[in-house]
Amino acid sequence: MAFELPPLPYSRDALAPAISEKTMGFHYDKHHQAYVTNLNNLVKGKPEESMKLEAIITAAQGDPAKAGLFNNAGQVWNHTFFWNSMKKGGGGSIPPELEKRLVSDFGSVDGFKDEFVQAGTTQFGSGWAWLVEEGGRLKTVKTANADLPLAHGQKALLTCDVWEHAYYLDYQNRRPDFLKAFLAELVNWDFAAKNLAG
Ligand code: MN3
Repeated sequence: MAFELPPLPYSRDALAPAISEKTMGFHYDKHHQAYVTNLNNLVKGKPEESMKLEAIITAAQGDPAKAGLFNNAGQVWNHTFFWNSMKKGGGGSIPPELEKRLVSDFGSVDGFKDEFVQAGTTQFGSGWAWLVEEGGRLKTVKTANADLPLAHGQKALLTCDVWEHAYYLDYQNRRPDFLKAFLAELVNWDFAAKNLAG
């Protein structure tokens, strides 16, 4: 059973102008699809072919011989999680339980936002900014390339892709502006709250 590109939870123009239809077209139809295609080529005829994505990731983690498998499976997972971390008309009010936790662990919602932008901005080269839960506390983390919280025993709540392909057409080198637009106009707090509760 081959892996499939999961449907986008909204249309390609739904996040404009914060993320343009052109960026979504390249990012989802070309980049995300390529990771799915690469993964299917790598697992063909192997035990991984019938494994769940998360199981492939955790089994391949730290094994140099399975770096391609880890990278492509991770990127399939990360992009699906990223699309769900956003919605049309995102931002806005935060579910009370999540807001309470953000205030408790970051001092304020703005404290969280500052740390998240900082994490994404200081990720050197390609990678991801995350809100995660670890040891009962919320924290921001950054990961390089395809790396992800699942590989570090953390529960992912939200992510923003900071590979250049995620923002260069719309923001060029202004990665912090992309991260700020993500938080102000796109972030799907209900998705984060659901992940926290799950
Ligand atoms: Mn990407």
